[in-house]
Amino acid sequence: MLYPILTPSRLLSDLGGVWDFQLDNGRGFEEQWYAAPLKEPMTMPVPASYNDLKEGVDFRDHYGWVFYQRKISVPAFVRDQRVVLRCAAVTHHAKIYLNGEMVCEHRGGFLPFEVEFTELLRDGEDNLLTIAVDNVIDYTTLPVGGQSDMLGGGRGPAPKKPQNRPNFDFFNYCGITRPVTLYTTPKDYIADIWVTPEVQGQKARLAYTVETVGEGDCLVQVLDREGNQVAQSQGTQGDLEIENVRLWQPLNAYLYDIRVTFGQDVYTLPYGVRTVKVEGTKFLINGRPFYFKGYGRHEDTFPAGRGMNLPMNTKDMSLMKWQGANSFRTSHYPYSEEMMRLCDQEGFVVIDETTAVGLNFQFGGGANFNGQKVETFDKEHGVQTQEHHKQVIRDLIARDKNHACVVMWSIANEPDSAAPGAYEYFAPLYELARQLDPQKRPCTLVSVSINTTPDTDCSSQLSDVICLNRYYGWYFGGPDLEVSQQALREELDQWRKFGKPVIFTEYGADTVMGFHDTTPVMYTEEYQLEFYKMNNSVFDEYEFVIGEQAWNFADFATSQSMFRIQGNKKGLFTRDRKPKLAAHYFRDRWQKIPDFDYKK
Ligand code: GCB
Repeated sequence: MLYPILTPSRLLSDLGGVWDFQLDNGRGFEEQWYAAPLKEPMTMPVPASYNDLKEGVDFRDHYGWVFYQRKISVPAFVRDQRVVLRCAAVTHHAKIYLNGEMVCEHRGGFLPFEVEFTELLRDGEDNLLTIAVDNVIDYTTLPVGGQSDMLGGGRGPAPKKPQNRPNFDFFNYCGITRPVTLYTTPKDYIADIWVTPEVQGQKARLAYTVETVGEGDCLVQVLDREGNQVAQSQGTQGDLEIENVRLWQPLNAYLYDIRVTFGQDVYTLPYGVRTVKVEGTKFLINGRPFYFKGYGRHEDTFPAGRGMNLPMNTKDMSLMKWQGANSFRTSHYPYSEEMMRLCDQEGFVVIDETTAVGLNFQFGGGANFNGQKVETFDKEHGVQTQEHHKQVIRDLIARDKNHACVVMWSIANEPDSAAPGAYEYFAPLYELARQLDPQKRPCTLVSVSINTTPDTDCSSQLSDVICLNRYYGWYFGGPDLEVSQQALREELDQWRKFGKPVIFTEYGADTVMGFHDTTPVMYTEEYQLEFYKMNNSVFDEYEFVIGEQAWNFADFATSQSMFRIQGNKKGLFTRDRKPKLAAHYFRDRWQKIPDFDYKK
């Protein structure tokens, strides 16, 4: 799927702004709120999560549907064009109504979808656009919701009203969180573009396919940054040969423009040429062993929630570079297209994750499913997500396949990967990702250590790279860092035999900014520092550990729990991006660790 842009043939209109908004009271659909102006609207910005924008727990924790509404019209001069409405992310389930008719429905809160409006718009008058949004999560959705709280552990009386019970550790922010746009194309148009690089010495060959609708001649040109043409080809499929190619390198990005002309339609794709390959225990980018330094992150800011926040994306990129980091994982859902484009531009390396988080009935000892002893992948009583999971993988690869920054797909975060049925659940998903990705990037699954061992975890068989979330010195062994260190070594000794690279995709300790002590006790900045020094010293002993991604880049909001102090405090930075002690330690460490050839 193409990112919407303004081109010589395409007009783009951002529908961002303040919309009318109303929480459903249970009768919204029955009373057809989508068919007429909302009766008691409040103001709501788009894009943003709505939760933190008005006061009161009932608002913040609203369960179910909300309605967003505004009027739209398009100028007469585009009425001979295709007009498309595009929503970049609506969390988690959307129904789109135009003039009272439902025109589109979409499940999944973190990937774009489109609906063609050409024939549906009324000329010469305003059209009523309503987007109904549902935030309910359960065992059929991704991310997964439980029946009682994962961190609260199902204690105490049952709630009076239905509530969302995230089976994951981040606040269930929702709403229209990314841009809504209207764009036009000619009637015969470019629907999609696939480009796969191959590099030999100074030469690159880009194999491309252009998906088109209608009639027209297709011309594909590659332009360098100065706008000089360096390659061209005719037809909707072919090869583009670039002499003296400038590669896209981590932290040293170079983007060409691939300009496609099809009949009247023109589209320009920024494109970085680089290769990715796993060889033995090495992860090669452009043929050289790369070392991942960075973080698991969240799209989480105040008060936008998970709403796209361009200034914060830019600030975060600057902070990550200040620290000497080179990569992050889009834990635990695909990030905004704007962030992905920024990573392409800045040379930041990304592990791109689906929305599959919470596929684990063992969290909280199974308490999140009311202590029921149900197997996570039990066909009848377990999660019912596999088909939707496939759709998410299709949509994710459709959206992100051309990004140079994406070097690996993460199929899921911390599923119950040693449970009966886990292999059968995941094997087809890996197969699908491998088949769909034109670049055949490595695939992984981010593994948790509840009831799993290297021998029983299905990721040992399925993943190209072993990704481990481990909390030696926090959930396991904390505060005894000596015992934790030993246990960490023992685990790594077991992974060696698989001969695959290992990345620590999470490790961290909750730390409240400003808590200090001469003895490094848990929650102090000193403890976080000691925790990381211990873990990193072990990583340095193992040549097959090829990356360290701290959990988390910054503090972030979660559901309320006695285990969370106004959110998860494992950030190296606070939520407003002030560095903790450990942030300076990592800066010092990462500036000394080269991006390539760190481990021999
Ligand atoms: C994990 C999860 C992450 C949590 C983190 C924690 O393993 O993947 O979503 O936030 O642990 O802090 O407990």
